[in-house]
Amino acid sequence: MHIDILTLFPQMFQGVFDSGIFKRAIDQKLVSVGVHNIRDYSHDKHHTVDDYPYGGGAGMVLKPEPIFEAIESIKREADVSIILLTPQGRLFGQQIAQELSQHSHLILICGRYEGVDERVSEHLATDEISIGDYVLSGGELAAMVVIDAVVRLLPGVLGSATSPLDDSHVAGVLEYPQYTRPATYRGWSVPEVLLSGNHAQIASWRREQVIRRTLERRPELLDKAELSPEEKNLIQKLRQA
Ligand code: JD8
Repeated sequence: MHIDILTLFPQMFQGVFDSGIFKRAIDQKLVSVGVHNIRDYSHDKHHTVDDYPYGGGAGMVLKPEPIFEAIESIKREADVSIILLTPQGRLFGQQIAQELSQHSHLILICGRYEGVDERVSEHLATDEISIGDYVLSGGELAAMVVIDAVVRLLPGVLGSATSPLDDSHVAGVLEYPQYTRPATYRGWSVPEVLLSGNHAQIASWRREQVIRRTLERRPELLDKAELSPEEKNLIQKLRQA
């Protein structure tokens, strides 16, 4: 997969691409990334990228020309998805991450200020995504969230020991609690069963924790989750208690 980012703040992406699973994926050539400064595609003397909104109002709007020209200068593959990060986009989740991971080329457009001239949405972007109902100052952090969720789904990016299929939002339920050494810390002990070496009992304890926690914290997830008859029974029992 190749990922191109259009932004006025390319430095924001350095930390993301220089560390962790991103760095490994790039080094292994499982993914390649290009970060492009929108300002480099503005041709006037002051490299203007924004202007006043038609009709008046507070703040500035990103001009269409540098964004259209930046994307035209990027060689596009046949199945490219051109994504505008915007509060008006479809709400990002694991299913959209899966969908995007099937493309060989993603271009993400990060706006700033009061947003981007609407013609980018109307005539250039093929998709619009929001990462949630809160106000960010620009599209950069949203783009990082999207590409992090997508890249870890690419074949070979996670070690063979970790499967992305085990993740909470794939299974549709919350994860069980994790503990490591020491067995007792400040008087707080790890649940006995985890020290027992009884793998069947451990598996059954973890399944119960998954159901309890999901029921307690995110009950709406259980409506869509794929559950075994035993798990459905446990939900019944816990709901009555
Ligand atoms: C892009 C500018 C700033 C704040 C006008 C548009 C996504 N889930 C999300 N929340 N916020 C964004 C987002 C915010 C952005 C831009 C994405 C470009 N802003 C805001 C002041 C009022 N806008 C987002 N994805």
